[in-house]
Amino acid sequence: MELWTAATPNGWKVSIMLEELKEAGVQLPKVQVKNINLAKGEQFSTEFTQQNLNQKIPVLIDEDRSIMESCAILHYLAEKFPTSLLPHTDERWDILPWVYWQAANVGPNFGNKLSYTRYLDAVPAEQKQHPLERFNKEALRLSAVLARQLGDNPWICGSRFSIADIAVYPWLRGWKWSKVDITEHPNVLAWVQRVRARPAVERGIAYGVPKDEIDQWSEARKAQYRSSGSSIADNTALKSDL
Ligand SMILES: N[C@@H](CCC(=O)N[C@@H](CS)C(=O)NCC(=O)O)C(=O)O
Repeated sequence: MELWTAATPNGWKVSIMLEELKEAGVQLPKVQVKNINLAKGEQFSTEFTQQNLNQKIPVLIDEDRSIMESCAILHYLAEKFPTSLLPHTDERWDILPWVYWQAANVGPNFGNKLSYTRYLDAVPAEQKQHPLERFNKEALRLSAVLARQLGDNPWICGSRFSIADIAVYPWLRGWKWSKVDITEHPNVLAWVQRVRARPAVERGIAYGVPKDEIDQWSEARKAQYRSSGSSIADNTALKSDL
């Protein structure tokens, strides 16, 4: 298998999944990880577009099949390598809606809030005010939904750590960077810590990030993320014909 990815929340979902599968005792085939330089626009290359017409990481290539969309990849890997991360019984219907919820809500809103907070310096402040308020409000609402779903449970779907936790965690862990204040939900903060404490999560986040910078980024790394995020957000290549 090949994983075409980058050190971003959507990329980390898949690297965490691979490490959680290994932790669960799955003998994975060799996975070749190819780092895609998003700031340089490698996602727009012909080679990349042949694997994913949507021109975004992550992509999983398994023999002659290319799979786009991080949550579809989680689902694919969970079905191909059965573990408790996604039961094969009807119980999976407690989990899959939260995976879809992440893809349709958490990723887009936290992602847009992050872009307007950190990466769109070229946009005048008065033009950023409305989207910042809108995406922040929705990210806060989603955090409240998550808090309610978690309740006193350790994981999003009760007592079982699942692909729902893997899908949601990479966006929530960056709440300080995206300036979405989740501090009024102590159970969400505790869940972030709980997920982070898993050895496989530590290994999964370390794809593309030095171990000592997983949680505390150096000023150089923040500058690198800002400049790479700005190039992606600016994204003139998006205007090109496919
Ligand atoms: N819904 C997609 C989103 C993928 C996505 O937005 N990936 C970002 C990195 S986190 C990307 O490739 N950005 C490059 C670009 O927009 O040009 C998924 O979950 O896979």
